[in-house]
Amino acid sequence: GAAATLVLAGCSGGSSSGSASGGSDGGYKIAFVQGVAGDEFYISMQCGIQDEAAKEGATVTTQGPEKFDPTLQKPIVDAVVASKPDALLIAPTDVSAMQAPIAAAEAAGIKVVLVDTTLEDPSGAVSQISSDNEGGGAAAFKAIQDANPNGGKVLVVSVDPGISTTDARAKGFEDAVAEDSKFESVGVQYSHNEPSTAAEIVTAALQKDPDIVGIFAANLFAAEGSATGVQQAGKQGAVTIVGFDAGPAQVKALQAGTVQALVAQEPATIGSDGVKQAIAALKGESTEEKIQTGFTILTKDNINGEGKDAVYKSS
Ligand code: T6T
Repeated sequence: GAAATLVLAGCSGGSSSGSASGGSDGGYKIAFVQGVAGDEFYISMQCGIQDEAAKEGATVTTQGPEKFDPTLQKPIVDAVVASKPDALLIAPTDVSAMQAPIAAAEAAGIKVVLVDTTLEDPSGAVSQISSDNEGGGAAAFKAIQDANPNGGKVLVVSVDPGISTTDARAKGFEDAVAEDSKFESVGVQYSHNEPSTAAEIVTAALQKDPDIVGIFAANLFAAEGSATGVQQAGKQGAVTIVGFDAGPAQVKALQAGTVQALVAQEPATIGSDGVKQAIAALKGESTEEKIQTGFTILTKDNINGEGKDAVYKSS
């Protein structure tokens, strides 16, 4: 059926509902296509988008595929293009597979803003907005380094090759590992965004290399599964887990001590910046080709204080 714009309890302002009909009030129609539905990172981004759109009198429709998978995301984009919005904010699920469907949107005159992830060739888009993913990966290694001054083996649990964000995080992490001779990477493995697969990867890796001291989990679902895997292996406390993202479950894991640090992105800012860039383009104003948003390292020490605001919304 038609994508309804949800009113999210977690969004500020309360006036962010918009109307799914759009257009009739003269406001711009914005479509948001998430990397995957139900992911707290994209839910928080949706809040940022809706809040900013409400300020501009624009309406937002949000949709996401059931899995982080270009074969599921493409038909959503095709349907969005057919519905003729003024702008499309999208997190492409693959740097190459999503190139053609997004080019079709651009060819149809829709202003495209790439939020979070990007494409191999982003030149048709108005703007690309994302975290410093490589820097975040390097920061994740630093957290493992601090907790393990004697060094040791480390593992990366990523999502799938071809995702710009998680690939950059893994690269930033691996490059930093290569600069410290006390550490050795046992490599990057791919969980396909399934926590159960991430857990299996971790239990198998710990069986093969029982001396692994640190695991970098490159997104929410990798972190969820990695924590489970370490617990199943009975290695809790012996292995440092650093996860990207800060959903409510990850924060609980941090507080419980099953995860040692989180790299919290700023999804709502990515979303609001995305709306600003789209509207600037629609008004014929100047736009920024690339915007990098910040991140915060959350630990047990700051999560109840300054780090509290960095936690993602779940609805
Ligand atoms: O880490 C985020 C996002 O930045 C990445 O592109 C995909 O995974 C998340 O949505 C978290 O699950």
